[in-house]
Amino acid sequence: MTDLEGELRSAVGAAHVLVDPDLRAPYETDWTRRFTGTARCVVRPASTAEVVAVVRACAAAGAAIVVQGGNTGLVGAGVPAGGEVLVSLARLAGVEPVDVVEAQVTVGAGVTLEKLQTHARAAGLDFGVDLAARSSATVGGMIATNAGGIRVLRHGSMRAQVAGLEAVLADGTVLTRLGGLAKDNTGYDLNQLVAGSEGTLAIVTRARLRLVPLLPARAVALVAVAGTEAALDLLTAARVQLATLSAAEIFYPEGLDLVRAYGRLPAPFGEPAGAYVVLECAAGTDPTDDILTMLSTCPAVMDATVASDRAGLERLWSYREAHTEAISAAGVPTKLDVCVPLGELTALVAELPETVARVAPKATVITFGHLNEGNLHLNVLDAGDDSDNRAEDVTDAVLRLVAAHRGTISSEHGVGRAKSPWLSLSRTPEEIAAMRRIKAALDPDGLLNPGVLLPD
Ligand code: 2HG
Ligand code: ZN
Repeated sequence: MTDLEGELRSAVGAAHVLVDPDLRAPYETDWTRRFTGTARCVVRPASTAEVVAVVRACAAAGAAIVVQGGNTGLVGAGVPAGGEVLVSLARLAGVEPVDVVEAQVTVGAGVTLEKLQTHARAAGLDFGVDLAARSSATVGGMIATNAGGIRVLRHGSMRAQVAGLEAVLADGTVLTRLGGLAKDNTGYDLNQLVAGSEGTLAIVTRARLRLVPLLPARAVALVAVAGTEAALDLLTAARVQLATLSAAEIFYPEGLDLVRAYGRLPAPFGEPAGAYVVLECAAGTDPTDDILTMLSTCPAVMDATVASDRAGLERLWSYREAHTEAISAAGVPTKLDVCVPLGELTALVAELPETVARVAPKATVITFGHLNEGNLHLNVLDAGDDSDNRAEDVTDAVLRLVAAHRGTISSEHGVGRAKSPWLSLSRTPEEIAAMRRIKAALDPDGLLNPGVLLPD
């Protein structure tokens, strides 16, 4: 019997192996409070070499590992199912100087998105992915989940920002490809395989990230429209007329009510509307006139308010960005993060209430998300009102509805533990079998994030 805890202590220092339940607790429950489990211990390595030592010790002891970044994940992939060694990468927080010629930077997996943004902006550049959890979400977790966010429309998801990676395999092998060459056709792209693999193939320790121009002038419009169909008409006009469009988001009256009550925000318009769209343009010079011209010629617009000063931008964005926190303050939601072709979006939104009511009559659904990608976040509150199985029934009913509309069961949050039983709604048996073969080749003993992504 090996003394695993002793080996972990000599790998990272005794202060960074947490066995006391009070010290472990913040790592053991996810942000939504929906997923929780007991870790054997929490280990906090501070370098790639320490990660390697931790992984080797776990591999020798046959101990499973769960990997955690900022613990902002929403599908239960970063908290233990029970008994794993939880490896927190928060201390891998180093940033190298920005390479302004390549427009790239190399950072540690534990660097928060906000720190990365500040670092890039100080060098006159910016990072292409942005999301509301920016102060806690870390680069490693964002790569592992291929995070999306509010600027996918302009710059793509996290995978598109990855120019290089350093990652540790389940046996302690380090894969290093941080060169960041713009063009490199030398075989399998292992970096892109690891990105989006939800910690099941390797532990990301460092990343070489692409940066984008820092656009100093922004304008945001909050637009009232009749409903989903009108929101799509507005999106179509915005895409055609606004070359500087950088975000197009949607929410509905139920979400607005919650957000207003939570943040004590005033009603944005005199009259209520069927749906609300946030459009943002980012450019070198103030894009307000372009937005105003587009809004004045688009018949879908019922009312609109536009801002380009810092306080105004924050105020208008808060109606959209406060959704997650406002929902969390109201209860523990069942979160479903789906994506359908835009042509199916109206029908999906229309069919949702009845689909949920059939299995959970007392539940409410708060719907919001990234309009441009057809990516809706469906947050179901009180789904488990009088039966523990209701949340599962709701998940099953909604994900089947989404699949029937040619959509995916996870758009940007990942599959995690939350949706692995439904993976076959989005991937063919052949694809799942190929994924299992890759997993078996890189992690034959199934030590990395067991139970995540691939159903048991
Ligand atoms: C967002 O777009 C995040 O704000 C969180 O992806 C979504 O809370 C959610 O369901
Ligand atoms: Zn989102």
